[in-house]
Amino acid sequence: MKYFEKLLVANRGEIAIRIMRACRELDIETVAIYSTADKSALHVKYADEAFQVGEAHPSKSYLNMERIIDIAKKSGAEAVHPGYGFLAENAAFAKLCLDENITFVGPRWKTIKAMGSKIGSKQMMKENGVPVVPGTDGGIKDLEEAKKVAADIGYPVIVKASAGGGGIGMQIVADEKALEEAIAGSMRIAQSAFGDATVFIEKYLVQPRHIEFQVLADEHGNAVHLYERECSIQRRHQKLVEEAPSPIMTPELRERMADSALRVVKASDYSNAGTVEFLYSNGNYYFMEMNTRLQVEHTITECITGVDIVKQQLAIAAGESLAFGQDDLSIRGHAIECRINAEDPLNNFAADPGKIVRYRSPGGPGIRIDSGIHMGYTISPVYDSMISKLCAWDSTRKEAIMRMRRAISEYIILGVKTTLPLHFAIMNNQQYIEGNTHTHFLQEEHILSTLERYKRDEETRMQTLAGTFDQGKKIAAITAAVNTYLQQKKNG
Ligand code: MV4
Repeated sequence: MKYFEKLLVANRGEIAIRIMRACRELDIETVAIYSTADKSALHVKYADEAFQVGEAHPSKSYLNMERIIDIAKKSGAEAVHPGYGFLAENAAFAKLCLDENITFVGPRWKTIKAMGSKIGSKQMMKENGVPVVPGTDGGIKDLEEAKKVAADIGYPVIVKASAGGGGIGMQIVADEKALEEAIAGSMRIAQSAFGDATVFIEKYLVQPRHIEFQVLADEHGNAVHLYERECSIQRRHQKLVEEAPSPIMTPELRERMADSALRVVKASDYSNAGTVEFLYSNGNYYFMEMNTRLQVEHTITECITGVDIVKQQLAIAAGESLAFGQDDLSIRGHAIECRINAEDPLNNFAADPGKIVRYRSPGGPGIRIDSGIHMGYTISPVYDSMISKLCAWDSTRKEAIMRMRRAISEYIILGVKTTLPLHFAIMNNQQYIEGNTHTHFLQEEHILSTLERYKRDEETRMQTLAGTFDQGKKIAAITAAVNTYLQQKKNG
């Protein structure tokens, strides 16, 4: 089924390629856009046509709405897929596409706008019977009200920006003495970051889990969920490892959370692919926000359900009805994604852009890699430092972890520091193996100090795994490193 003749991908890197892969399978022609920094990027080579959109800085290129619409028109693209980041959750861009008669592959612009307000979406969900964290109804009006609400729900509380995302403007407040300053600080940050100083208060959940449900909804009122992903292992709101399904899920909890996720879909009259985020703590779950885009970690959901989410997005955008219902779906096995970034985990995750002088990615059964780079490619400091998304799928969680370790041991990336050794350490962490993850996992589990110790003891070995060991015989070195490590684990 060919949903469109030609589609423009308004993005770069691995996600642009991911989308174009779906298009090629559907016989849809693709148009790439690229900045001056991306002239020789893989997504440009992959596309059927490519147009330079502007200078390296995103505001001049991948965020330049008018230019992108011009290119869509000039090339005859009927649809635009925004990927994630950049214009993906920009209601104005979705509206511009509509006004220009170009299909935006995503939800309606009004839905994007409505979900952009944390207060508004939370209120809507509460009215529709979805659990939300206790706190203020709407924005804080004055300090007296804030004090009263905080006293009622009990400290610690958290102050959040309504327009916020990625934790920007969030402040945890331990007691009433600290409340006034936290509110003022949060408002100041929210005003400068989003131009909207509205903040609200919630009960602070200690070490919650981040569990999100993937949903698909067509434009005819049909909706399904594609189960959940556990995304608790993150650092400064950047996810590092995700898995599907969640290790703590039970059939009963899943039924309740999925029911809530589909209520969110209904209440917001949602269409296309989306993600309903929940925090989970002590047996309870709470709606956090809805992401109105294709997410980085959609891959693991594809692994366990067999559904190609991008193809579904295209079908929905073309006005098709969902070809399957909830009863047609089931979970097969377990999938884990490690985000491999060109960052130094031992130097505060500083980005380490530069040339990939050697590259060999893992393969074999149950491995999926989505990447926008190749040997000889130079990672630019202008964009995010993702090298690839490494996914391991197998019948059980335990086997998926073993498979991920095997894949990491095969992976060779030289020329830049990477998060590979960090992932190796996580895959060998006892708490991780037991499924005991939460949003403070990285700090609590001393993963970084473990890495620090390895570094001191085994400089060469870690450099090898980190991809900075600048000489030959890589496979032997890595195999030896892995074996030494596993032996150490065995010996306690
Ligand atoms: C919270 C919370 C604890 N209690 N809300 C962070 C980003 C935003 N999406 C929601 N966030 C949180 N909200 C209450 N009431 C803890 C976090 C949080 C978090 C959430 C998901 C994944 C990682 C996180 C890391 C730190 C804090």
